[in-house]
Amino acid sequence: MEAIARAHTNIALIKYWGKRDSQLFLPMNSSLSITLDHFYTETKVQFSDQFEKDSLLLDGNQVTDNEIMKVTAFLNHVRNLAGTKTFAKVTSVNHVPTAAGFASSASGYAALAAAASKALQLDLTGTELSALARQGSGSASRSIFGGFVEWQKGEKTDGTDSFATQIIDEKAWDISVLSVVVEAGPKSVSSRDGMQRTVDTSPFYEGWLATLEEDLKRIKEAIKARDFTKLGEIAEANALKMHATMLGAKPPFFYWQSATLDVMQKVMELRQQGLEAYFTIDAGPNVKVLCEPMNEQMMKEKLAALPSVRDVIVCHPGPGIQYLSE
Ligand code: 2P0
Repeated sequence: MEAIARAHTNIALIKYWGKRDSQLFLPMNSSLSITLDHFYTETKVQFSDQFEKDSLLLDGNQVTDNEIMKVTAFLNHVRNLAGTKTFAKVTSVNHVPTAAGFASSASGYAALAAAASKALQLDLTGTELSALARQGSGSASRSIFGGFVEWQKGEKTDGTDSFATQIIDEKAWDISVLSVVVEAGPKSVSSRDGMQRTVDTSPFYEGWLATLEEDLKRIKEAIKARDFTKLGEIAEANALKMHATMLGAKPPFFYWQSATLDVMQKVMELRQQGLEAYFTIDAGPNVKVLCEPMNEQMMKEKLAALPSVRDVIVCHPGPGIQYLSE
């Protein structure tokens, strides 16, 4: 009745930004990401008839009632699958450098889905596990697999065909992903609220959706051909389009700080000088920079030299779900 799992974070190159069904976590569009080797969550789940409610210890701390409610709602999905009502004790540790700005919800819910389903001996396939993790946090569906991963939006209303699949594994193509941490305060709009507001109010949202299938098709061609330039150009443009949709929302919002622009401009400037790199940005001020491994050291030095950059952490494609024993 207990299990431990490790899941890594992922960075989307084709972004997920908006739900068509917020109960089932069904996205408006398919998305594509790289699972990263450096940042991960380890989660232990114990089910016992002795427990009177679910509990969660995150990095050694008790969490808010709101967090517990989310975890309980998620565990209810797992309990339903297993036909049990037993409560669980969840102990989770994030191995993400402080303030690295990686949403821990992707690795967090992927690890929780894996550990909870294993503890209840559900024996799910990878795609079933991905569809389960999706119901904790959309991006978690992609962290089930290593390497380059696509989350297919699916067509069905019950969500059974909305899950991730692996395109190529983490050993098939090495790319450097530099996580550039900038000076920033806490963010004022969560990604969950931000994407909903964008879907509901931004006139640019239709334009975003209209270009996604083409972006996805072309980036998959780039991955197949190991064409870094094509991959980087599509990823950078896709990220900028996603951020543009928020500027049209009511009320408008954005996640960039001046330091975010410093990094974006530096990457463009270095590219013009012949040092090839591209950036992507999630719902926060930090920037992830893609380059080829032969340029990673030089890139790291150039970015770390910017006054507004606090840290640069180098990542590479990483593995999917791993089960651990104590
Ligand atoms: C992504 N993001 O594709 C996009 C790009 C942020 C920007 O997935 O509401 O934490 O839990 O499904 O997965 C962040 O949103 O949102 C995210 P929920 P999630 O990685």
